[in-house]
Amino acid sequence: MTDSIATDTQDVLTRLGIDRALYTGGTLASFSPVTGEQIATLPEHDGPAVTAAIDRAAAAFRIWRNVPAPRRGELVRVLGEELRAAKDDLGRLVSIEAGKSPSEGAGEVQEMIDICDFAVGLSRQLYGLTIATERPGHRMMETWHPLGVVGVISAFNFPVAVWSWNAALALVCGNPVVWKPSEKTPLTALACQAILDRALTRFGDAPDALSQVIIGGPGTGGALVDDPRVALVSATGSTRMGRQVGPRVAARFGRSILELGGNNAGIVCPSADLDMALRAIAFGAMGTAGQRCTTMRRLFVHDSVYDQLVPGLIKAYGSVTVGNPLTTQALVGPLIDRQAFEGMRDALHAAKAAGGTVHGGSRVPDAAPDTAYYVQPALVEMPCQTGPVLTETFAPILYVMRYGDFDDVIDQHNAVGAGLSSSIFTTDLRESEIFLSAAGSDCGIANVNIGTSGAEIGGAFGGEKETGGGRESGSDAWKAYMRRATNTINYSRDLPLAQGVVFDI
Ligand code: UN1
Repeated sequence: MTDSIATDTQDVLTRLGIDRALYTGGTLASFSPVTGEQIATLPEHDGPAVTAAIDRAAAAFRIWRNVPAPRRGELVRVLGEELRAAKDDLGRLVSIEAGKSPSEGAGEVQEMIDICDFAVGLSRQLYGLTIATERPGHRMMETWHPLGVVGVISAFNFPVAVWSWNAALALVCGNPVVWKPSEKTPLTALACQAILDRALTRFGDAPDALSQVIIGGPGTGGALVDDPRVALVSATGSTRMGRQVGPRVAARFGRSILELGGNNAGIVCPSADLDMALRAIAFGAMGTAGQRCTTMRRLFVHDSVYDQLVPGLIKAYGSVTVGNPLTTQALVGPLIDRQAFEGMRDALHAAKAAGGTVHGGSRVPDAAPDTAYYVQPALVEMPCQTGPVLTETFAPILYVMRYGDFDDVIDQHNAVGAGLSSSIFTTDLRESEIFLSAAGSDCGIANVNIGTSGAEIGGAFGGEKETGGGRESGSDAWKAYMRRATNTINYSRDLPLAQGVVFDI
């Protein structure tokens, strides 16, 4: 077993074309959560190395910003082709390093391909407005310009897709990218860089250092966060991390996109299609071993359908397959590490102490050696929304609560710190529309009759309150990667002043 993962990793890294010097003989150890074994040791970037990377990125910016946007889109088009060619290997590496099932590993790479397609189209659509001016013989318009160096800080759970949302948009918008991946998943970052390097070679005349990876822990990330030449910091991770990054970037008047914790809920109403709800909840709450920021963590079920839905859900929790994502077809893979396991265990203790009834949640001992952490997902019936229900635990725990009154459940739904994703299961038009209205869900994502996770790239992705307020990926999220200039042009022979001001000299 031990040999096979190390060998498998080595084979995949070689096929992906990654220089061995980047993952051997360094100080950052990388582990596979599949068995817990060490699979690489990477050289790290200290503060001066980060500064040097930003120097190079700043130089690249001066060239790339002048390349026409559709030509920049051509680079991202080629990147999409290279990702298609590398899909199996990169998906496998995601499974090795993040523990995802093969289908979810491949799905993550598909998400990268999708955002590349989106960004290619976008490269011809970076539109500004023409605005009516109050002055005769004048024209007013807005122009979108490249912003500058974009710093990306990403988390272990979507080790490649989140980078691609940022990189694909940043590149077509005219910006170089410096990426600090999670120290738990550095190999997938090296793989993305190698794939992008191939695209850059095919593209031909891009400046050096358009995209760079910096490896390391909080010190490495901090050097990126504090450098005033990094115009935008896009950071994905815990709310705790965001509380550090946000104010530091703001203190130097930098821009940030924060995509932080979620405590996402579903509401099952009396008219819901319960079969569909059960399947959606199962994927939303147990998929990716509960390690998506969009994972469903709370469920409110109406009294009238509770006894029809919840026993079936408990059964699904008991029968879901948990196991090695590389050698089995299990739907649920490992937790990322021991700390995640301990977090889950502590939350379940706290839930019990608060009157919860726990179904599942124990370690699956046969799945792997002691150094890996596989757990049966936990469904916890709670008497009310209290204790650990109010915060995000990054593990497969679903807290289930009864409700009777619709207005009250909306209030409860919104009564947590995070505001990322949400869903309602109903066939009642009024309930559905209220949930989506100003008086409904307060989240950045609100769904009807689908789960909270698995968003497509076409929409803007992100959430409110402690989720940080940032938006990435589709819709007009690109605007955060550009600066807007308002231009007023006088083509008359007079100089009328706005607001009728007179200043004759
Ligand atoms: C994340 O967990 O940080 O909507 C991103 C989803 C995925 C992205 C999740 N498309 O679940």
